[in-house]
Amino acid sequence: MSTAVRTVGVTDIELAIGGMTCASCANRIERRLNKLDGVTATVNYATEKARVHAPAGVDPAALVAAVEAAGYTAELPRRRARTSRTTSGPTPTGRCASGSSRARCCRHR
Ligand code: 9UX
Repeated sequence: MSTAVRTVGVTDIELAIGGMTCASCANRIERRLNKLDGVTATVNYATEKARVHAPAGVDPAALVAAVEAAGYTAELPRRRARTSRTTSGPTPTGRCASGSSRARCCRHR
């Protein structure tokens, strides 16, 4: 518990992301999170996790809200040690969070 030497006042938050169906989704979420003040985010599509570095004043709920605004789901795994969502989830077959087709959800520009 003595790692707060370099960056004081910055929190490390890990979010469990849901609803990503292609690697570009991760990029979209990153962009969305990075728009927030002082926030630096890295989204890992493979692990469905987002690593967020945020100023201490940032409410984690705001991060979750930002991800949800982008059309995905987000949870704070630290608080809820386990959410029983191990039901065989929908296989990513080109459908996005909202159930729309890839062509529709992907707005890579
Ligand atoms: Mo996402 Mo993609 O919202 O082919 S499914 S970017």
